[in-house]
Amino acid sequence: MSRAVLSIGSNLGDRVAHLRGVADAFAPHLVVVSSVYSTPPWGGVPQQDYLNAVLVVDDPAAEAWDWLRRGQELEQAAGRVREMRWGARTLDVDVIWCAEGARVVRSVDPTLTLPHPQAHNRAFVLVPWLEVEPEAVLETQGRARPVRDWLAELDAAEIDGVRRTELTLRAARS
Ligand code: A4P
Ligand code: MG
Repeated sequence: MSRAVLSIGSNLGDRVAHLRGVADAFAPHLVVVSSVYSTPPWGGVPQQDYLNAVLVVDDPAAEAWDWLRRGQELEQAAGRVREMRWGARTLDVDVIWCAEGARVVRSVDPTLTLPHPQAHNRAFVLVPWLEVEPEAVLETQGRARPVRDWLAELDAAEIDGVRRTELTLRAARS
């Protein structure tokens, strides 16, 4: 039994179609999906703007590793080529946070690090996450803090750059 927060992003090809593909694939497990945001590239590699969103998913049959594996299968299906760290991509699916039952999963394995070690530094993750889970708490760097407090520490210019669009992925499971 696990519940996960996934960050999805695309800045190559039909960006919104790539994100919709993820929402469709996870439809049976979708709890809630954020708006779609237009975001400047984070990480210093010059490239075009991204579309980003956050999904909350749950599946009684899944463990944390299953979300990583399922996300990577979707990246491959979207024709993702791994060229450069933090470089342009058709689709990126990152597991930001996961709980198995009542236990928040913590992992320092480089293949699946949880919570995601960069999440608290990224307005493109925190803004959509807050939209769907305003009371969310993220424990990272040895500190458990509300997501809104992590966000408040980021540059105002970075936060301002994260713009909500009118694009939608799909309605939450009823
Ligand atoms: N990995 C470890 N932990 C995780 C996790 N929690 N979720 C491993 C997903 N993957 C995790 O990732 C490299 C390795 O990280 C994988 O083998 C996986 O097992 P990758 O996707 O192959 O490579 P990457 O994405 O180029 O590197 P990295 O460091 O994962 O980059 P990120 O963190 O995915 O960042 N700017 C904007 N505005 N929006 C974006 O979506 N995305 C990135 C990519 C950079 N800048 C961006 C955006
Ligand atoms: Mg990634």
